[in-house]
Amino acid sequence: MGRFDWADPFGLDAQLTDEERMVRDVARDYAQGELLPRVTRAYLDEHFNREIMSEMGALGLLGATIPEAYGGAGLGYVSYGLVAREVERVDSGYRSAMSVQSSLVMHPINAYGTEAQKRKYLPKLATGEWVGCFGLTEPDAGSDPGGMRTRAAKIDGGYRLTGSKMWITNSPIADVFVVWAKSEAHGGGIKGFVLEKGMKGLSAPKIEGKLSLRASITGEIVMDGVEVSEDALLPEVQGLKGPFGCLNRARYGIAWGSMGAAEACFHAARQYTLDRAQFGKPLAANQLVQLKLANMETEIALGLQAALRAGRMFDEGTLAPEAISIIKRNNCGKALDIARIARDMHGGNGISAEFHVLRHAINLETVNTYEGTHDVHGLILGRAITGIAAF
Ligand code: TGC
Ligand code: FAD
Repeated sequence: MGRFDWADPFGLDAQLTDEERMVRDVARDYAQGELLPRVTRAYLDEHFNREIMSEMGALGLLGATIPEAYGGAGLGYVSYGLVAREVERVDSGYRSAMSVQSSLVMHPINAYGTEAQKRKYLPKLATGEWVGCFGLTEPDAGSDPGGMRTRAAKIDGGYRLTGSKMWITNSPIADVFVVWAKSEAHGGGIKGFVLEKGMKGLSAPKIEGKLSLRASITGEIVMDGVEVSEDALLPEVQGLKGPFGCLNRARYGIAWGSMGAAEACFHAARQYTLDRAQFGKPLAANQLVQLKLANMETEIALGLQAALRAGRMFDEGTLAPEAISIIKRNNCGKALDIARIARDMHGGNGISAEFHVLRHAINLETVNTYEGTHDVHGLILGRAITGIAAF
């Protein structure tokens, strides 16, 4: 029989390739060495450090799966997941910035764009010289993006875009905006457009006062008759499958990332309850505490194994979107429970920023909601199980 490792019960580490372990270590060293020391201040000040994008770019953490010919790292989806796990071990907001750039901005340009668009945008997005954002959600269209109101009217040589997007990660600092609109010239079908900062009629006001994901910057995208030429159109896709193809990748990454946040909370709760004594013995000597730790370890071990399996299927080309719904929904929900319980196990200290657990819990409220809420992913699975769409 093997030896039991409480931090890695199913030997996840041994299931990785040398390259994947190396990527994981680069991301872990960066996240622990460079992100962790800045996060508490950034969170309290509701501030995103823009230079983080350039730092991640320099390490090859942006667009990890994009071909090297366009500045990406040409890695597989397990590597991408491992990066998300390490970054979110520090803060979900930092993982958000990384996953939007990689899955929601670079992926659509790479998958649906022209050669000229790929050459123009991907290398600068990969280095973090340019920051991108992804506009799908609108004030009146969240879970139901098909209800979007943003329109692209046909004009001579291009399009005029009118509408607004809401809750958009990175938009106030973005140089590149991938937005989705119903296009008159395409029978009212949904098409993607790449807009650039400074275009007339385009603005991206910051949303202030978030209580969650405070180290990430979020804003609106307002398009007040923004005129673009034909080369702003992403020609290779039409319909909701365009944005959903991007969301598949980001949701998959979130399944890994949320487990990173959960691991941070589990490890913190373990150490805290070993170190702190009440009633003459360590908190960790109590059955109630051990049960909570056992539950955390179990959910994390299962969640990581499922994410790894999904990553292998992604690389083989056999992963179905519904399987991504299982891991996005399960891992975010479980991570949120774990973070809340870890907060409780820290007692009064648990509400202090210094101990990180409440920050993770509050962040995970967003992670459980964006990229398809916990319940919407349940409904996607319900439809797959029964053949009946209930939304
Ligand atoms: P439905 O009829 O199901 O599908 C319409 C078309 O899309 C295709 N499709 C997919 N294609 C690829 N991957 C998927 N996962 C797909 N899901 C659907 C489908 O085959 C169909 O294609 P076609 O060719 O027949 O037209 O569409 P519906 O309108 O009934 O959708 C319902 C539902 C619930 C599935 C969907 O609307 C949904 O997933 N809602 C959640 C919305 C969401 O996830 N928004 C995310 C916004 S972005 C974000 O949150 C970024 S946060 C990032 C960060 O900061 O980290
Ligand atoms: P709603 O759709 O109004 O849902 C409200 C509640 O109703 C939820 O509990 C939901 O589960 C439930 N519900 C909805 N429909 C049904 C149904 N049929 N049956 C039962 N229950 C239902 N979007 C982007 O496009 N790009 C981004 O970069 C981005 N970043 C984000 C960053 C942050 C910090 C946040 C908070 C959100 C971000 N979003 C982004 C938006 C996010 O994807 C949406 O908030 C999410 O999809 C939910 O949409 P909604 O907020 O409109 O909620």
